[in-house]
Formats: sequence, structure tokens, C-alpha cells
Amino acid sequence: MFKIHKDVRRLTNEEKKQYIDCGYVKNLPVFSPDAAKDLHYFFEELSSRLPSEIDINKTNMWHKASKKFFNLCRTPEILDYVEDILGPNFVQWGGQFFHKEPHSGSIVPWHQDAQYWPLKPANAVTVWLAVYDTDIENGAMKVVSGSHKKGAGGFSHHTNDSKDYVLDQEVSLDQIDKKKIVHMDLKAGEISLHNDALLHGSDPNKSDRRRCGITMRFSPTNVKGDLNEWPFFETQLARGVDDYNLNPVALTPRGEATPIKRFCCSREFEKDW
Ligand SMILES: O=C(O)CCC(=O)C(=O)O
Repeated sequence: MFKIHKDVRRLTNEEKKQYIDCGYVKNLPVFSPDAAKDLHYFFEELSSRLPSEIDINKTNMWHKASKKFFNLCRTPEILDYVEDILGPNFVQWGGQFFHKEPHSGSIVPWHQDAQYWPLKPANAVTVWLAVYDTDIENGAMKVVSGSHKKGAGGFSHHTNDSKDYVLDQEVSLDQIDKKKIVHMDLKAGEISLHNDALLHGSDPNKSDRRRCGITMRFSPTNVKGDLNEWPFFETQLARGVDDYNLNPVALTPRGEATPIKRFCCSREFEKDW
């Protein structure tokens, strides 16, 4: 889809060990620096479809709505890295943007993803693809290295409805080991991977530059979503075979639709394809 980075590769043994020990890996090359402008255009095109009152950070399920987004998530080089963590058989069930305009006060509070997700077993990998160069100045994601070892539910979350918060579940600062904070600086076209029990968040964008990441959520095929909590939960086989068949299967997008809310079933998009 976009030009692949000349140094694309598989995870090294050190990176696999780091994922187990620290809960994340970063700076994995996927798309060439020449593809940065194509990634920008991709983001601009998809985001421009939203009505002005809709915040793109409050939408999700782009992988079920948009064929272009779906195809991006099927980039073999991205799936290779995920396979190195999850093994040969895995599904995708989430896809969204985390965007901060220059000088945007938007904050992602410290949280564990598994706090939000009624999935068992909790063993999801998030791919965070940098659309723009991302660093401490423009609000890169930050993680607490090794915090995933406490497991899903290992930190207590409270609800915070602050208008600058993109998500509302927050872990208080006294639970954060500040010495272990790592900023996920990435070049456009690079990805990071993180574990669903890893504490992470992000600060406002203090720069004149945009900051945007595309997240893709993958789980092994033995995952089961609780449909009482998430009636819209559907999976798409991303690689290998699904011998478990534990979840409704999402339609593969045949065209371009646009999600205007966080949670949708794939059938809701069908009429626009
Ligand atoms: O991009 C961010 O700031 C946060 C992303 C995030 O929370 C996630 O990918 O789970």
C-alpha cells in the first residue's frame, strides 16, 4: 500500500525478550521515510470525512468501516511483527486514531488497556503506527516499563471525566513508578507494540507539529469477548486459522464508510460500501 522501509525485518530475540520483560517494543521500521507524506494524506483524507463536531479520538472500528484502513492493517510486515509476539493465529478487533493538533491540550490518562476491554484471556497486542514523527514535545505515548507484570487489574483505576481526557479511566500518579517511564518516540512509518496490561498514557502536544498514531488491536484466536458488555465485539482473522470460533466475525469492508462513534457493528457500515 505504502512504500516499505528498506530495513524492515522480524523481531530480534532481544526485542522478544524486551516485550516479555518490559511490555513494549518501539522503533520497528515498517514504512519508508518517503511514505510519510502518503501516511499524512491517508490520515487527512479519512479524518476529513468526519462531521466537524465529531472528535476523531472518540471514533473507533475504522478497520470494520474502511477498506483502506483494513488494508493498512493487513500490511504483511506489520503482521510479521505481531506474529513474533502472538504466534501464527490471531485476529484483529480494534482500529482507531489517536490525534493531537499542534498545541492541543488533549491528554490520555495513565491506564491499562485491559481495564477497558472485556476480553479473556487478556493477551492483546497493540500496534501504534506513527503517522507523523512523534516525540516528547508533541505528546508521544509514554509507558511505565515492566508495569504489565502486575497483570490486568493490577492497578486501580478511577473515572475522570475531564474534558481534555480522551479516555476516562485513570490510574492515580501515586501508583506510577516515575523512574520507569519511557517515551515512545517514533519516526513516521515506525511502529511500537505494547501489551494490554502495560501502564501508558500521553501528555498534551506542546509543539507546532501534528501528532497522530493509528492503533490496531490484535489478540490470539483463543480470545473471547463478553458480548453482554460489548455487543458490537467482532473479530477479523488477521493471520493463520481460527480453530476456536468464539466470536462473531466482522464483515470485511468492501468500500469506504466512516465510523462516527466508538462502537459499531460491521453491518452498520454495509450500506455505504
Ligand atoms: O496515543 C496515545 O496517546 C495513547 C494510545 C493508547 O492509549 C493505546 O494505544 O492504547
